[in-house]
Amino acid sequence: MHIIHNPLHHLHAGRHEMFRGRLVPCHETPERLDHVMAELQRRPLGTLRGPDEIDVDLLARIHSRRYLDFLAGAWDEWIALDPANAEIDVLPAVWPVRGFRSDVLPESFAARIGLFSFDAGSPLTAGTWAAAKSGAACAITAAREVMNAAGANRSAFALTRPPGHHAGADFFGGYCFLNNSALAAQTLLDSGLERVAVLDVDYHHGNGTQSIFYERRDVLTVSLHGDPRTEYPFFLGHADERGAGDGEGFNLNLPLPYGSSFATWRAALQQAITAVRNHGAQAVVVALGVDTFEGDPISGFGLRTADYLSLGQDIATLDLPTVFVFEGGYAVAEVGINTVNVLEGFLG
Ligand code: OKP
Ligand code: ZN
Repeated sequence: MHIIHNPLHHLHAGRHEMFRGRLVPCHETPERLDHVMAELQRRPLGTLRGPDEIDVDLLARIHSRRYLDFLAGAWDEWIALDPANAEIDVLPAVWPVRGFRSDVLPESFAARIGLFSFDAGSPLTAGTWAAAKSGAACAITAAREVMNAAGANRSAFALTRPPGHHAGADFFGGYCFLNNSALAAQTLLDSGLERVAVLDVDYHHGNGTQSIFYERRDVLTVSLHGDPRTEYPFFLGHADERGAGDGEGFNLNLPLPYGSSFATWRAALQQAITAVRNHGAQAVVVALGVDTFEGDPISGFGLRTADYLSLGQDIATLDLPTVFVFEGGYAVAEVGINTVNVLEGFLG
């Protein structure tokens, strides 16, 4: 397996996220990825390297130009407002909800960061753009590696943070800024495939990925997640969202109740795998969050460490070129072992 890690991920280290009226320490920390790296040193599964240089034009295959321009310049704008801001993470506090306009780009920085986001839980810092761009390059590089490889090497792991699956074409949120899994899927298509699938096994619904591909039939999006009636991101991820227009029938949501066990979860995974097969996918991108773990501090499923081996084995039954993209997982001490278990189970 090719493992592409993000050497710049430490540059994104948010201090605080808004939670119940207070700023609390971020769950999405650099240590998460360090633990996966350490576990890969204990159990090597393949060659490790950094990403290729990529052009911003590739990001524009998925994200809008005005969003990319905003992200690239956001920190400088923030500092320009007041040099003392260098010590403070940026969080939005005003959003254009129903009835407001999003076609007119406001001049105000506070307004623009609201236009391009959906929560106050995703701090933007001095290094966010550099880290996210390098992370996107990991996903694109991983997809290219899979296309160039043969046999057992037809799999890759983009080991990167910040995560990506909540980020839409023109918004950030849920700790995500650039949609790494969507960029990987687009790269597979741009390299010559006609049909691919994104299989999102993170605890949270992949709302960004769903919305990016919602009206397209070349990318089947499938997500298993905590029921949005009670779980983040709340406003998308219901079972009746099946795609629209050309994409009708090409989105599958499998919401599961808070507290679901691995047996319940695994039955849903079988449904997801059948859907990927029926789509005739020529490759699959797995949005690999391990916040389904029983010990995860912000999630509510009951998967145990050994279950992640089975999860990887189940995905291997697809027998497809596979790009794993690292997403959530906040039980820091176990995130490495659980993630590498998936990859080990997959490799068999
Ligand atoms: C990102 B990924 C917890 C509030 C929830 C957002 C969760 C984002 C999860 N205090 N904050 O899907 O793992
Ligand atoms: Zn998650």
